[in-house]
Amino acid sequence: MIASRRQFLLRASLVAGTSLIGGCGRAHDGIRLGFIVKQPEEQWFQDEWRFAAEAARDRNFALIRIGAENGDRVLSAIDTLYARYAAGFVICTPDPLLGTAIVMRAQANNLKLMSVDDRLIGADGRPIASVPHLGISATAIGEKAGHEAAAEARRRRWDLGEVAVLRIAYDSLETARDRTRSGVHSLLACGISASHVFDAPQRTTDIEGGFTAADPVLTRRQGPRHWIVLGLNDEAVLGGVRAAEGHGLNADAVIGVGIGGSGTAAAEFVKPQPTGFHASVLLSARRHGYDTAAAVYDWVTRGIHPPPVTYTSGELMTRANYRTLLAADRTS
Ligand code: FCA
Repeated sequence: MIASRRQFLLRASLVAGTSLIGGCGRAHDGIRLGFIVKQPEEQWFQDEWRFAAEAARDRNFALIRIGAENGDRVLSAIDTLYARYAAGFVICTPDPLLGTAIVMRAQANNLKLMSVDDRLIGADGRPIASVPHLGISATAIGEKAGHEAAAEARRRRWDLGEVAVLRIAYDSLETARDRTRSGVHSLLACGISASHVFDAPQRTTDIEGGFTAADPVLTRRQGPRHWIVLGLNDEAVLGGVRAAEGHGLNADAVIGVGIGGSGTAAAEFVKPQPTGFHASVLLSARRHGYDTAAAVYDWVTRGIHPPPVTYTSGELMTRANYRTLLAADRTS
């Protein structure tokens, strides 16, 4: 690709002073694609990057991984991609309401764009239909988490009428809202009382955010002896489980069911003694990382437009089956 001197200088100046984390380490003369994620330290996003790098190896393109935790960083990340001659990118935005700004910046830089996990929202408050999206079937997966929590409560012979539910909530994000609300719905359908459901709004979607949200709610509600903890991801639920431990509520008193299933959940299951983190719903980081990166590559090189919307499913993962499931997930 030949750029004018002006373009070259502009691109060079954009590369300096941005939040570039790294490419895949191989020299490529051909196609370059970006993969921007909102929380690069989270295991899920590390896994997405790992699988996107696999797609880059298979299809022989260069992958530029960028972590962008806020709106400024997202916009400068898109400029960085332009400066590095990228042809397109996949993004999990830190805020879906940046949708219009992201689309405009991508268009201005002539970059093809696909969203993953969290869907971009337009000025009218609705998803931006022109941006292809791959996300999880949030309602079905949330129901699966709720259903397993109720089933485990029954196995433990808890009195469902007495069980309390901690919903670690991140309701500004549609997929998070759908996951946790559907989880609660399936608990109610199993006989848990709506008056025993307590919301714990979190400010960040990591373990600390879950802990800080759960702790004051547990302090206020000293009565219940049995708790179910639900949240949008494993980190939120684990934060809730750790907060419960701080209140003397241990593995026999808590059933936490997360969503994600990779490193965070596995690190809990590998412990010799069970904790309150009972299960997770395993998502396919391979499909989210590999398939999206490959789809943008095919779009750029062969004009194949990715499907407008794709939703992936999840599988229940417990201490009993996590090794088998994770081994299959790595290779499939
Ligand atoms: C959202 C969550 C992540 C992960 C992903 C599939 O982006 O914040 O933790 O669950 O959806």
